[in-house]
Amino acid sequence: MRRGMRAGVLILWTVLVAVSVISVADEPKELKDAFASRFRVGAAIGTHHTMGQEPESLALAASQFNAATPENLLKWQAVHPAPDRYQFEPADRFVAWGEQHGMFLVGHTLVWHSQTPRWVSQGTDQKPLDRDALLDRMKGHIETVVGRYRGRIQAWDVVNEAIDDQGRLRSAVPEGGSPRRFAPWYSPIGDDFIEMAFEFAHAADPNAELYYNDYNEWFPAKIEAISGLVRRLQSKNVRIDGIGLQGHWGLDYPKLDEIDHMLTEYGKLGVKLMVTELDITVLPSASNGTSADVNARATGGDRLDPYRDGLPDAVQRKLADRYAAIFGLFVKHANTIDRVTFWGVHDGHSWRNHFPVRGRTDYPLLFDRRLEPKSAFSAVVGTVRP
Ligand code: 9MR
Repeated sequence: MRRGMRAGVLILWTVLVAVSVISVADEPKELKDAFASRFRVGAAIGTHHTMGQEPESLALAASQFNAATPENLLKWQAVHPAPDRYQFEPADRFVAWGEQHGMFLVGHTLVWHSQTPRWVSQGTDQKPLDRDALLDRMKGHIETVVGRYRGRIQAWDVVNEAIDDQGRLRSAVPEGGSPRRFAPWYSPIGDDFIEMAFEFAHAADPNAELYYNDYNEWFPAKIEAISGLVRRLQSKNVRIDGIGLQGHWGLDYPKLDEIDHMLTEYGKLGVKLMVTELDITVLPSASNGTSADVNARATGGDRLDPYRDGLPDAVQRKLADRYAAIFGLFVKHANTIDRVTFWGVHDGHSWRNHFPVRGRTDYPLLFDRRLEPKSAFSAVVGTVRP
């Protein structure tokens, strides 16, 4: 009897150990594996990483992610700084690294009102160029950049942030309105600048996937305008494969039902959805708090930078819960979501530390400054644990 009991206890103990070993072994340690049957998981790679600084960040990216976007090095200003000068070395390195690790590579970005040198919209006499000259410039740039990586960069954010928060195309010339809407090289081309960019990109690499990328895409006016844009391109048989939804979000915006609604609405268009620039700030808002508009400015102060010495557990928990809730929605919409890309690899490497207030300490990603997974990492992985 006693011996039987002992044997029973031993069996129970063995089963418990086996179950715990299996469940630890089952818990994915890599984001790309955790979501393999749902969507790709990517990260933005900094130019300094690509050029060899902090090799451990690149190693972490290679182990965790199966998609990569260069954070800055393919922007016009970086890759094509002067009319007859291209600077391809960083991009060449990025592409070679991505290929070495079997990454799905996304080129970011071909046409944007920001980070585009002034010369693009001017002739040698500094006078504004007309439509034909600007289209020539756009075509030459896209042919050269997309053509160089044909078959190697699988997808492009062709046009970035071309619609403002009111749903207006940035090519519209302001009439006493905000000059921020005015992009000097879109207006002379006219409202078909988006369509033309997609046509040029398609001609340069007929197999590349082509996306429209923007922020604040849950705003009702933007849902309407971007859906209209996609339908317009589709009706003209202009290739568009997907919409990139930048996820520069906060602990309490956008609301979960706004994200859910946005994913449902864009999901009706028959194109792929990508969450392209995910990061969640834990810092107090400096201005209106919801904008990723790179033109905003604010000044700092302690109230705006409360976690310089570390993130309190309660806020860490809040971030993890927020990430879990958001990924719960991504999993729900996995049939239309093709990729979720974080805008950076770890907290120390995030534009959020410098915008809209410079030199703050933010904690927006899943890996901390020592490259260790945060509780938000487990929370995210937990959304697909069986
Ligand atoms: O993260 C990028 C930062 O390093 C650059 O200084 C900035 C300006 O080029 O762009 C940041 O990335 C932006 C992205 O390209 C487009 N959406 C908004 C992102 C954050 O500003």
